[in-house]
Amino acid sequence: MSAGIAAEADELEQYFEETVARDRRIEPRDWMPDAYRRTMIRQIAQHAHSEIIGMQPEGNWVTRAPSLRRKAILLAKVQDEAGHGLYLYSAAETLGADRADLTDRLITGKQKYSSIFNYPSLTFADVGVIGWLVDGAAICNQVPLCRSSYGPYARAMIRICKEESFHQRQGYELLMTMMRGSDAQREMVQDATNRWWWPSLMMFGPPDADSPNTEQSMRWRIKRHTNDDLRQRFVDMTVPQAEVLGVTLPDPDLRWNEERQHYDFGQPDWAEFRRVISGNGPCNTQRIANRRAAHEAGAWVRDAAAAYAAKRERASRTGAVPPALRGEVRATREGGAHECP
Ligand code: FAQ
Repeated sequence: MSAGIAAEADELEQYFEETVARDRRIEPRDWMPDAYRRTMIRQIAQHAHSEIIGMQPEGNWVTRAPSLRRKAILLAKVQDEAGHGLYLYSAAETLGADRADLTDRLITGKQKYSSIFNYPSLTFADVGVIGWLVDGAAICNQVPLCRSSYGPYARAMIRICKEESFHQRQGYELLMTMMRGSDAQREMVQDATNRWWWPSLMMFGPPDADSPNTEQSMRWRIKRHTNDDLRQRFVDMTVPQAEVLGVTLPDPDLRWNEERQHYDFGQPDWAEFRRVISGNGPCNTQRIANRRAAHEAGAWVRDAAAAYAAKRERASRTGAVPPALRGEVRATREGGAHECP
């Protein structure tokens, strides 16, 4: 490397470091270290995959929701999750990632998604508990990501967090309604809480001492808090909500620590966590098989969209407009609406 090029590289790196240190955003066209780009793609892709796979546990209840109102709410929530996945895949594309490649990595098990979505949703109370605990944990983790150093990710997070907040409230409202119902309904809520509590704590990732990525991601201000800090925040936020709801959190070690001004709590089963993230959780196989089947069943839509785009491109280049595109090309030329007749 010539001295001139080396000096320019140093300058770019220094500018990157200063931008991060000043809490300004790194944008897609800015220079960034390769390792920063790789880390961002890894985190954003895993996050996008989580949103897409995360549609399945609740999607499982759309046809069996107990009323039209609950069905409409659930459909809207699952649809929001698809939208979150799409914003996030777009954010990953701004870093040079290829969308088809990311999907391939998901359906071949090469890239992770959140451990939480590998647990089954056994009753309708699970829908409420997913909203309360899973979206609650997602909010705790994601609100600080609105200040993440990569601009497109941070901006996507702002909108996602607004919607997650609505999701969390709908879950809590559903549980409140069930808790005012019959003994059987109250038991369903308690049972779902027992099953989802520990997996929700695992969403924040391994303990800091076993988290290989946290230190560097904190330095780059991708992550703004460590896994353990966020887990503590979530516990502190959730215990009073459980009390109002009237459910017991399944942790005998859970108690207020006056000195620390935080709740003490037990540790999740980290061996189970490792099993789940390495593909051996209760529903990993089924989740990936469903996603792969949906992807394959959608091949004709992608083919049709690509053929249509190619036809349009040809028409605008050659002026030879096939009958099916005449109205659209005319409207485009005249600056009107892009609608087929
Ligand atoms: N599951 O060194 P760290 C949602 C992996 S919310 C699976 O600590 P990092 C909304 C980690 O990737 C859920 N894998 O890693 C919704 C790494 O593996 P790698 C999604 C996990 O990145 C609600 C290794 O372990 N949210 O979808 C998990 O610094 C309801 C070592 O870990 C996000 O993705 C886990 N729980 O910290 C949708 C938030 N934890 O890549 C539907 C953004 C760790 O080296 C319904 N992501 N791993 O092979 C983050 O904040 C971070 O990436 C963490 C992990 C905190 C998840």
